[in-house]
Amino acid sequence: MSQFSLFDAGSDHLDIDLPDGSLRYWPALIPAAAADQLLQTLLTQVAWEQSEITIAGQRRKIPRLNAWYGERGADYRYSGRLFRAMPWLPSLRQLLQQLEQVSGARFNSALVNLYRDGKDSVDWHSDDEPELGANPVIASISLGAVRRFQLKHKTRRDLALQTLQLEHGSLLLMAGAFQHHWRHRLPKMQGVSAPRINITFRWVVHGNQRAPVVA
Ligand SMILES: O=C(O)CCC(=O)C(=O)O
Ligand SMILES: [Mn+2]
Repeated sequence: MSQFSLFDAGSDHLDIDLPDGSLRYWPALIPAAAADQLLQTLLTQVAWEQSEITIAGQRRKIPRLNAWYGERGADYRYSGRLFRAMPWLPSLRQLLQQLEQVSGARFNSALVNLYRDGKDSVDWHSDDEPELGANPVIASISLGAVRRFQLKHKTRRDLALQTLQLEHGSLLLMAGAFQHHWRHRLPKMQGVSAPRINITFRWVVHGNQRAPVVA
């Protein structure tokens, strides 16, 4: 893959002002043509599978396809299932290197989700598995169909449900205590027939590693 920058160096970001965590959003980090190409590359190259998870003792297929990539040993466990990291695809490695520069954070793995159309979704959850450590920095790249990403505070009923539209080529950086205090979801959306890919870059603590200290 070529080494030129995927990102628009002058791309604007905005800080989303919410209590109990930090959220920063770049609506157009990856210019449209590069984002189109990355979407096509990932649609064809990712080893997509429809995982089964166990909820309340029942096996269920999740309503999306996914795959887990990362450095060797950066494995991830959720809902009773172990995801072993597959070696980085060149396109994901390039994205990783450039994201580390933009965000000032480090990542060793990524969950890649494919929402085939508006019937696919992810339900309310926080990315708070123990292997992500305390206060994880999570970099979320969106490609394809624009979908609603919703946020709900875990305890403060006075805070309204928040809805962001995650654009093609956007980056949402979630950090600080965000995963402790907020849940997020991607609801089903009628009338959406195009696919969307979301990639969340994460740092999984494994072996003797510690979570990186971010200034
Ligand atoms: O698709 C998204 O924007 C969010 C995905 C997500 O929250 C997750 O995979 O943990
Ligand atoms: Mn999540």
